[in-house]
Amino acid sequence: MKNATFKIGFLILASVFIFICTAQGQDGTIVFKETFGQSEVKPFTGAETENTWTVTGDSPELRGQGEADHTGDGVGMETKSTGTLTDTMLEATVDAKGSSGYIEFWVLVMDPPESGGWTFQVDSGGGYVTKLSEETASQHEYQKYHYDLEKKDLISNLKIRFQFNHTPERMVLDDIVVVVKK
Ligand SMILES: [Ca+2]
Repeated sequence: MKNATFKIGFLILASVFIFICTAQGQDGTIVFKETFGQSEVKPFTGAETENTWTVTGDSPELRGQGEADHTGDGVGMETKSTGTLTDTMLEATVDAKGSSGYIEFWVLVMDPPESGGWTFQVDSGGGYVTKLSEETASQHEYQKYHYDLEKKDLISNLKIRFQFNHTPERMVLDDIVVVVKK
């Protein structure tokens, strides 16, 4: 009986812990969400998605195939690249005004690139600064990347940018969210 009581107590504590962790993870409002759609668009020009993107280069392609986001090997924005970061870029503007917030996105690297990778940058008014990157990428399944917005990033016209310079193999960006606590 004691053992059963202990087990029930443990389960309740574990549930409370999981609930608190989940609540903290979702703290705020989703102010920007990009799943890169459900269809194939080659090349991606920036207008076929939930948000408007400024696209540099003609290699970004949409590979939404009706599968769940960040699964499989081609359900997001797929790109080859040239080896030069400024040749292949995606930019968008986010209303990130609030007291705190974060951005998360998923990246898959299909095959070992000979060189290069990607960067994630933000511009809160003083020019783009790299916040996350995998500049010498290795092959990997979808991985989630997380950046906590700094105080100066919490503005109504925060610019975000992804750059790609992996070559010659492909990588995929998918499921971007920006969550802000107002
Ligand atoms: Ca997707």
